[in-house]
Order: sequence, then C-alpha cells, then structure tokens
Amino acid sequence: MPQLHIWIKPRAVIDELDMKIALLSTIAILIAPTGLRLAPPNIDPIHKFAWSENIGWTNWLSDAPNPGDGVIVSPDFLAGFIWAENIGWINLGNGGGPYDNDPQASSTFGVNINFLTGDMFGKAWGENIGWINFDTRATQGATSQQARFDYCENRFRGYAWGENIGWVNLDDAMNFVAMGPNCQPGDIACDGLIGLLDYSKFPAAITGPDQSASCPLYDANSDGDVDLRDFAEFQAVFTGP
Ligand SMILES: [Ca+2]
Ligand SMILES: [Ca+2]
Ligand SMILES: [Ca+2]
Repeated sequence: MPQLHIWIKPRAVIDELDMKIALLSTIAILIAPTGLRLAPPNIDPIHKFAWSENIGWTNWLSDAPNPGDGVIVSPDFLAGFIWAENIGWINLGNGGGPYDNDPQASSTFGVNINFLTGDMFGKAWGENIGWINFDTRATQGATSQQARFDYCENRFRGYAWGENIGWVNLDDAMNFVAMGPNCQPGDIACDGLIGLLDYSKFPAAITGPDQSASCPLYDANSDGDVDLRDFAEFQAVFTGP
C-alpha cells in the first residue's frame, strides 16, 4: 500500500482554506450549467459506437446535443449523453452519481457500475424513446452477457435493454465503446487518476513474470505479463485517493 503522509494544518490556515473552498463552491454553483459536468468525455474516438437493433448506431462521443457532449466514465458511474441519429439524445446521468434511481424522483436517474463486479445498473433516459435499463443481470446474467464494464480493458460489454428500442449491443468484437485513447497503465475508466480504486484491482491482475496477462491494463511495461516490475511502475504514478 502507498505511504500516506498527513499534515495537520494550523488553525489559521484551516480558516483561510475553508473560506476559499466555500467561495469556490459558491462560484461553481453559480456557473454550473444544467446538471453537473465533472470532466470532459473520456471515450476513445475510434471506439465510440455501439449498435442497437432498432435504432442503429449510437455515438458515445458525439458533440451532441451540445458541443463537447459525450459520455464521461467514472469507476462507478456514467454521465453525459449518447447521440443516436434516429432518436436523438440519451442522458446517462447528471454527473452526481452513483445515482439513486428513485422511482418517486425521476431526476435521480442514471447509470451506475458495481465496482466489485463491473456489472452496470440503473437507467438512462432517451428524449424520444424513454427509459433504457442497464441492469440486465436478471435476463442476461446466466450467460454472462449482462451490461457491464470491463476494468481490464477499459471497455463496455454485454447488453442493455430499452423497452421501446430492444437490445443495445455493447459486446461486438469490432464495434464497441472503450475509454481512451491514452489511458495510463492501471487507470481504470481512463479518468486521469491513479487512485485507491485503481489500486485495489491490481492484486487480482498479477500473473507473475512471463505469465500471460489476463488484465492487460496493468501491464505497465508492455511485455505481456503483470508482475512486480509493473507494480513498481504503477506505484510511481499513484496520485492518491
Ligand atoms: Ca482511474
Ligand atoms: Ca515482466
Ligand atoms: Ca509487464
């Protein structure tokens, strides 16, 4: 585990920091557009399309409905918009996830990721097609085709279901949605942070020297295995929680 250094700040510094944080928070609220936007989209431009049987291609890095729009992947939830030429935008959540998806409060919808399993759950909203359910564990789990996030390859897999559009295929061998293009080794969700969540997956990814990697995301020196040399490189870029 990384060494954590805790600096206890003098009282006067805390007061000043608190004031600055309060001020910045106020400014952020004042300039925030509708919904939170935590980061720019982090979808790979060459892996941005998924196929739906009834609406055709969905574009996860689209500049639509507004310039700069696309999907933002965090390790445990999604945010932003998918654009589908035939049916318009699909909203995955406002960025304040993980989302409650409270049926009594429709504004709490959004797509989550179970960080332990990668399985997705929660709902997206399409302006012309209504809800898309990303929790397909009950119908697809038996064949391991539930909608899910593959942490080892920073891509989506499985199938989501829209009551008005049928299946959305996240599992095609060629046309799938992935994060990128320049994800650091070990950076789950390609969010630019190597934090404790990324760190927590490393032990299960270790194969040992010259043993073929099943989780290539952690092969930092690109020699085909995940061993202690990769771990050393991973530690060097650790940015904290
Ligand atoms: Ca990360
Ligand atoms: Ca090696
Ligand atoms: Ca390696």
